[in-house]
Amino acid sequence: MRAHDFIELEEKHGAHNYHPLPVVLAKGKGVFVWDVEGKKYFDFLSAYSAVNQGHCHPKIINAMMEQAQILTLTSRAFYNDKLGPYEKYITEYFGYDKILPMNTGAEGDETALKLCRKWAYLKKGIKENNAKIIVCENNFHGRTITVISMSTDPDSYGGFGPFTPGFVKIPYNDLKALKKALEDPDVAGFLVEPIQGEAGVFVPDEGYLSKAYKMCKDKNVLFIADEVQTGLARTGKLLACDHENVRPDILILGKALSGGVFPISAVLADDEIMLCIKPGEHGSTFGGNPLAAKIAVAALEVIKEEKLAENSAHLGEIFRNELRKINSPMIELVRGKGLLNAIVIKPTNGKEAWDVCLKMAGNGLLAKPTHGHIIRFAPPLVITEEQIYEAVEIIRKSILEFS
Ligand code: IF1
Repeated sequence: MRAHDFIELEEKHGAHNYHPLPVVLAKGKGVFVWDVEGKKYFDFLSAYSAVNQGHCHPKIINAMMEQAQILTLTSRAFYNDKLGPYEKYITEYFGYDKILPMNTGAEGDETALKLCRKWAYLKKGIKENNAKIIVCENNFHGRTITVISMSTDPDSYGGFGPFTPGFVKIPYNDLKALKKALEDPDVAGFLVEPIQGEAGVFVPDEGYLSKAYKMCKDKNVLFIADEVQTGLARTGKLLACDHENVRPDILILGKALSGGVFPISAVLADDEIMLCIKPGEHGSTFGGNPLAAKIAVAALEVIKEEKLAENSAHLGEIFRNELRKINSPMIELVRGKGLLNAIVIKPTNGKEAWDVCLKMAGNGLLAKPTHGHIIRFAPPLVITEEQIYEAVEIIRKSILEFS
């Protein structure tokens, strides 16, 4: 079968909830993927930062294959011999009392919202059903009904109402707006992405996170960081919050927590918050399964052993500097942190971000536009300096072919 055969199958038998680039992938290894015709590409999307450790990392795959032949799923009706050791490892890794293991990022956000509300009623003394949570405009936290109830993007929430109440939307990177919103005594939490990925890699002003955190503490409001995309070394530190030494009250992880093998997410918090949820009040069939536990430990070990945060910081600088040297009217600006970067494309001669992505694919590099005119670049963090230069060459060549 050729690429178009696979595309036709998805067109005919699959929901049309995506508009993929016309590339049919069949193999992945490290920073590279291959399509069904054997063409090799740099993967500069990394499945939206879920493959930070590189495609099919041997240590993670071996951990999965070993455990998959022993015990994969018990449900939480019973204990298993992999969950406790994983919980000990990850809570010490990030410095929290406890973890609540889930599967997808959206489930992680939903879990964090439930923890925040429970804490509001049991510990802060907010009247039941009155808790409010502050969120930022242009956020992205997932696709469930409550999560899109926080969204300001019509593509995310349009036609899916009615929505979950209890959210206060303020502009991102705006401390004045946060200060005002925090005046409401019914506010229980502030949920924020340390860098807004989907919005187009919006990096807030230096000090935004630390000042926001302090303002929340002054009002006894939980600072909840959604690090599903920015966490796990993506932005040049283990967590994006680490750039400002902010320790979130609730930390949400996902995506690369499994190295891209299958959905694994986690919510971390201290006992005062985590123990507000009692047995039977929250859970999931697959949350904390022994296979995920084994894989997540391997995925976290790789991040430390291969110094992915340091690599991300070092190569991110080079990547942005090199992109900024490209002399083209199509590049409005380059922004990002670590290896989470984006270029804002100015449509030129009728060509826009999508066309640039098609051209880069033809030249051997995969990336995808977000919000029409922004191209996000997020390679696996195992990429080498030499490969960064090679990738920049492909990006430069592709863009200059339009100018
Ligand atoms: C899609 C976006 C990225 C996330 C943050 C939670 C979640 C995500 C900060 C939910 C997921 C994914 C979802 C995927 C595309 C991708 C995405 F463009 F949608 F927004 F990365 F920027 N918090 N982001 O980025 O995690 O439930 O998906 O495991 O929905 O198209 P999930």
